[in-house]
Amino acid sequence: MESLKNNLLLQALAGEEVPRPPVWMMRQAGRYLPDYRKIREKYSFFECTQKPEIATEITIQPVEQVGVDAAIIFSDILVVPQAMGVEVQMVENTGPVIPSPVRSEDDLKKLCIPDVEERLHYVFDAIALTKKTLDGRVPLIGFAGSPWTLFCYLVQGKSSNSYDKARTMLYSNPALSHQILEMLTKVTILYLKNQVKSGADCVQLFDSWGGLLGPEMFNSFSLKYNQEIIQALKDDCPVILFSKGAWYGLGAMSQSGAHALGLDWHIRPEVARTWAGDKMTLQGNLDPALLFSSGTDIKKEVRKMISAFGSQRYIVNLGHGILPNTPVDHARAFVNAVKEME
Ligand code: 1CP
Repeated sequence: MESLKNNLLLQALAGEEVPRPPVWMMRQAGRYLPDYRKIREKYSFFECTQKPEIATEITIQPVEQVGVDAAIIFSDILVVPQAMGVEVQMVENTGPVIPSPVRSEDDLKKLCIPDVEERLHYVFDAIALTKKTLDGRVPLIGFAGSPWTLFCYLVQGKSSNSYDKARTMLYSNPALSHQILEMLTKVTILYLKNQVKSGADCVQLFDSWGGLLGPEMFNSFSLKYNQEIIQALKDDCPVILFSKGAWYGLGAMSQSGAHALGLDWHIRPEVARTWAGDKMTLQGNLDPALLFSSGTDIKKEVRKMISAFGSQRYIVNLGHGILPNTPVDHARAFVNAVKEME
């Protein structure tokens, strides 16, 4: 394996001793960075993901401008349903829209298991180019949406607070729901394996809407499939599982084979440690809204958070994606507060 100049993230994932915890931010490549917005004036969102040179540039921006300890490849979770034959539009100020959602057996026929290497080659090219351009400065994180989170968009057709249509389908047609989730699982395994082959050092599964399910439904419709993916990737790379809002599932998730569990800000670090067990690396969980506070307050909260989680088997992060209008200086203050520990 090539040597990384900054290997903190992979060490924390392996449970090795670190001089200080690594820090990165979910959605760190994106709208709060003026240089990203400049690129977006020229290219549409999907163009940015499809041009490896552009995706590489955006991926590296937070490494150079904010100083994070890891890069995460610039792409989106919805490239997977796109590759399966579903039209996905990215609507300005609205988010993703799927004009023909999947809600029946007939709709299912629109979904295919694609030749992943061919349909998503642009992601793999972007990963290979990013890896080369990073030249070992920091590790590169690959990612995918969890099958359940992709299901939410596929069935609902757009962003929603409740994903009521998606949740309703789990009860009204569990067989069809499982069929869709199984297809998404199969494609996601191929997708993530290819990301690793192209140079991703570890991967994160974004189960952003896992917490919309109650504990039993979470086990059957979210965790079951995430576990299948994690087991399939066991010999490829470490996996971070982030099931937002699913604090009640931490015990079960700690048995999934994941190397780290992501947390949002609804859980106390001490409780998460107890439920996940002391062998598990935890990641999170600062409220992204706190980055609108002063540098002094950010520093104080970061220190408090690190002393609650402990500096080992811990990855500093936000509890969800960085908010679009966050001042870049404040993102830097967040990262520097961690680096000052060394
Ligand atoms: O430029 C723009 O205005 C488009 C905004 C944007 C960006 C910058 C979207 C649309 N996606 C992205 C990039 C993105 N998406 C990354 C890049 C790497 C990084 O820096 O982290 C990642 C990891 C994602 C993952 C993603 N997309 C998730 C999971 C993480 C999360 O925030 O929960 C989800 C749910 C999506 C769907 C999506 N795509 C875009 C938006 C605005 C959304 C969320 C909409 C919603 O809340 O339902």
